[in-house]
Amino acid sequence: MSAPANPLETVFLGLGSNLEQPLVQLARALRAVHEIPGTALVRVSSFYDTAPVGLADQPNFVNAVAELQTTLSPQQLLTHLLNIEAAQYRVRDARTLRNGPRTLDLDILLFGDVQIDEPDLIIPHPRMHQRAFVLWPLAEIAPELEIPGRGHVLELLVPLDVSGVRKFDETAR
Ligand code: PH2
Ligand code: MG
Ligand code: MG
Repeated sequence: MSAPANPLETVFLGLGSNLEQPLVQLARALRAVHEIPGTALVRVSSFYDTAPVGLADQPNFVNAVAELQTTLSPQQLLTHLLNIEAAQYRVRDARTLRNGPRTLDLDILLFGDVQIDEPDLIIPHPRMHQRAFVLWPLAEIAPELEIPGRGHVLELLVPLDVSGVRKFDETAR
């Protein structure tokens, strides 16, 4: 008998890139996410041009968020995401700067109302509620969203500086 499937869960994923054609990186990553077994890509936000947070001296990022449905476990999904990052030449080594530039970053933001605190995986993402480059695109696709233990996505945006976050097609105006 096959192992019982996990329940279907709604997942919010954060995508980011600031190296090697970030728009292309995100588009490629979304196609790869679409191919993850047991997983459907339900909705994708606009792409946003965002000022770097945490380490100022690096190129702007392109950020987006996506809503998925999956029967994978959080750890199974994480493994697929790390493989996609690696396939797009994400480097993780001793010289890699925390908050530094990367070809692709795929972060599980929320996984249903699951809360996990493991060395390699913390859900909800521990900094998402402080980051306009996450919350602004999230509010676009899920304005009713409640972040467990943190609050409503729109209320969390109120104290944040959103001046560095621009929807991509607006940057030329
Ligand atoms: N990711 C980081 C650090 N800083 N800044 C922006 N604008 N966008 C990101 O995705 C980002 C960041 C670490 O994951
Ligand atoms: Mg990450
Ligand atoms: Mg990240």
